[in-house]
Amino acid sequence: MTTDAQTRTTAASGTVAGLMAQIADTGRDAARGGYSRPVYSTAEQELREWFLDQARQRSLDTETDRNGVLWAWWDAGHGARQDAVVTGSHLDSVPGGGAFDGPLGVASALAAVDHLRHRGRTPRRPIALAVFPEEEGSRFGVACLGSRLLTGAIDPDRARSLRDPDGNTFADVAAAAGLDPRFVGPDPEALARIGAFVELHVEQGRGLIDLDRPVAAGSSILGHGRWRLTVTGQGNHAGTTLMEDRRDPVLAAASIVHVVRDAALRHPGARATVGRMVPVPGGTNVIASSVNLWLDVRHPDDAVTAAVVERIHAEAIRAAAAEGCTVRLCEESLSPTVHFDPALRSRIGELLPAAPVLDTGAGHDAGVLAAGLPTAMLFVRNPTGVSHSPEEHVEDDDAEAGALALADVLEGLAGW
Ligand code: HGY
Ligand code: MN
Ligand code: MN
Ligand code: MN
Repeated sequence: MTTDAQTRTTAASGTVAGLMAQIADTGRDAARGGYSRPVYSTAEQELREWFLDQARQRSLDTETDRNGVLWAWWDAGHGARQDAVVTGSHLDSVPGGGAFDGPLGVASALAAVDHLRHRGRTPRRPIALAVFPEEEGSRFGVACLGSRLLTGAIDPDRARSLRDPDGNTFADVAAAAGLDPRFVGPDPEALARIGAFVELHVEQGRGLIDLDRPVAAGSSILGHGRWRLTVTGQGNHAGTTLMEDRRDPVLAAASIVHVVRDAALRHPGARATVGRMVPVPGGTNVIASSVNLWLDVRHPDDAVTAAVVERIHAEAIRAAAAEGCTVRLCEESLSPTVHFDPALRSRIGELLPAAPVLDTGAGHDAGVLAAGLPTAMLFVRNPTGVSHSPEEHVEDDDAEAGALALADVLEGLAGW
């Protein structure tokens, strides 16, 4: 790499902090704190438009594919869009999420292009930026829905029929967002253009705090899955129904949450979470007829994840029966543990010799794309170690260090 040190480190026009400041007020959630940017909501659509506008300001050629993935191409005079080096992330958030989970990767991709342009050379391979919709699965329940559609990791008919909490189908919401739902699904042509994918993401744990480093390279992504448990009892009147005459699914659900914790504790390294529980119909003076609760279970060994879920299911049936209720388990999405491409990882190790290697307990679109193409991740220090929460944070200097590292990786991979 012949970039002289001065040119390489000089801040280019679009710093990450400056780009993040431009979207800092979009999708703020006054009630929960943090940000709520469900896919194809007004807030997330605003961020999508912001990205496309920023890309066009950088003379990148933008397109929205049939699955709603946004692309911005730096063709660099190459006719064919093949063997491209692609970087990007997502703009949707969890409810009440932090500012950086997703957007940091998108802003850093834009800032990395600024750095590369500032170094004044043209890549030998096309470079593209990508934004994947519904990475969090917060609206339609399936994590990485956009990258799963793109890669064929979800059946398009199932995707079209997914419903959001208000009962809107993905097909209707996607159509309202300008897509033609008839055409969502595997897109081998779009995938064939990609030679390597690198996602930069805020670290969602404490690894870089403990290592006291600003940037790390990813090694693996923990396998994880989501299941819905429906506990069914007898809905009734809160005033006329004596306690001994009840079959209350909320009581059963309360026991099941403990079952979830106990099942995970039996397997070192397992994580099992109930982050969402919805009594139906949900009236204060109504004994619920059923309760839906969602499981998120993760472990480095996919067989252990399966064993934890199996135990939870068996124990939940027992806990429910003790309250005269029944339980139904439904798998919503499953992502196997992913180990990133060794050749790409070692190349990134050469390009970023000071960056330690981290595995991550968080799921990412990179984890879905890794099934079919060389994929890697970079992580940027989060000094709170907290994520999926308004407390999530990245210091400006670390954010710039991340973008510089991403620029070095893109330069090293795209060749000059
Ligand atoms: O859930 C996850 O691990 C990711 O943040 N979507
Ligand atoms: Mn994320
Ligand atoms: Mn997330
Ligand atoms: Mn992700």
